[in-house]
Amino acid sequence: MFNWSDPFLLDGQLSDEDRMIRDAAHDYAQSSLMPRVLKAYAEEDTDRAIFTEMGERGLLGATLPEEYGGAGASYVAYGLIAREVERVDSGYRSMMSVQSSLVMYPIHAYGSDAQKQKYLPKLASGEWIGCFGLTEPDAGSDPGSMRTTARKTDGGYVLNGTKMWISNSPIADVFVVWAKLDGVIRGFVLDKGTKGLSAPKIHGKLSLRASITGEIVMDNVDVGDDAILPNVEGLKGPFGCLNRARYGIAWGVMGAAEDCWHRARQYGLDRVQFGRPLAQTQLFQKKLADMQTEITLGLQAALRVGQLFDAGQMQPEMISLIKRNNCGKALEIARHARDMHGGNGIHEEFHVMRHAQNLESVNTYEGTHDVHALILGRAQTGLQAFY
Ligand code: TGC
Ligand code: FAD
Repeated sequence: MFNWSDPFLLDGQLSDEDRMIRDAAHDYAQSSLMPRVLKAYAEEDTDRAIFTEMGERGLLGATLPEEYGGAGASYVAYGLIAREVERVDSGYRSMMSVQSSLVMYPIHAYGSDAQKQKYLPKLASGEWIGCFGLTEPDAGSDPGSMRTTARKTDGGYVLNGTKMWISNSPIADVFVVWAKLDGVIRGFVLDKGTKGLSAPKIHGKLSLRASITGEIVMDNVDVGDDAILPNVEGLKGPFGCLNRARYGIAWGVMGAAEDCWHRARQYGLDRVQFGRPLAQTQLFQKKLADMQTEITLGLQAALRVGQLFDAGQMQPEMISLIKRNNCGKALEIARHARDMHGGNGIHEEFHVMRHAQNLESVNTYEGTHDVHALILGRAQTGLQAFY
């Protein structure tokens, strides 16, 4: 029998372990995140406890080895976690994916043994919250033009600069920041409370309101030699992290899109106008068919890239393709779902407008829709069109 909600039987393509992790993430997201999301979004309130709850369930740094508090899970499983968390809210997925891919991953991949031992277990448990500072007020799509500097001193470094639009920063304990040392981009791990380091909150966001965002201000931040990530230099450092986070986003946005699709379908079945359910009109069914098609293709593509990731065959352009496609499609689906709910669509209780607002950010961060087009354009023409 045709399964309308899983047309290509994605579920059957997963391993037992991946399915188990997916189910645990689903149960947590629906039982603990869903009941608090409306208040969190309305009041722009990020609950710190979410990190420890996720940590207890093995959802932070899931792909890292158990030795450092990870779950040794596959990249497919990591994607499935993102999908379940973002089915509730993109902001909650943001909190999880920054911690996992942008903070724990670089410490594990580029850090010293001492850094791994100091930071990873507490980040995996959620006791410590991390953030990732790459973007600056004048360096967004073009992070290579960053102005933040690190200067070598006797026994350490002094950092100066400002990072902008940083997820988790106002509540972070651990700051992974990227700065130019003698013109070369290097990563540093800074601790909350270090003199000269502050992280003011950005107020007035109309998107991702359940996830706190701030700046990172470094005013002569004096750190020891042990603060530098010793095993990477150049832009490939932050991009190595972004590959993982962008991959998770490609799965995550499909979760948000599925929530919009299922809600629009149910609304169309329940709502009667002109003597019949809205779902019995041709236009409504066409929109549902478009949603089903894009989500089915997007999930299948994400699964394929996850399998290639797990097989050691991932190439960054594959991730640009699915990040760009799935974000763009999810945003379009959320906007249609909002429209299909009529006036009710603007109310928080129907959830679709919150998803649409969130997806505006997700389509922009971690490389905008157009920047990923330029990455793919360069890969197929060999011509650089950024500048
Ligand atoms: P380009 O010349 O292309 O590359 C410079 C060096 O980096 C290497 N590289 C990569 N390495 C690994 N993975 C990738 N995906 C890589 N892309 C590039 C490259 O091989 C080279 O290495 P080397 O050794 O030869 O030096 O650099 P470019 O300056 O021309 O870059 C252009 C562009 C557009 C591709 C890039 O800058 C870009 O992707 N811009 C988008 C910026 C971005 O994604 N920012 C994200 C900030 S973090 C964030 O948004 C978190 S939100 C999280 C949340 O809340 O969920
Ligand atoms: P710009 O780069 O100024 O781009 C503006 C527009 O110009 C876009 O449409 C873009 O596609 C287009 N454009 C840019 N260059 C070109 C070109 N060469 N050709 C054609 N068009 C172009 N960053 C972090 O480091 N850490 C975080 O945790 C983080 N979290 C974020 C959370 C939120 C809620 C948001 C909104 C952003 C976050 N970011 C974070 C920053 C995010 O990565 C940047 O906003 C994003 O990379 C785009 O940079 P920008 O905002 O400076 O836009």
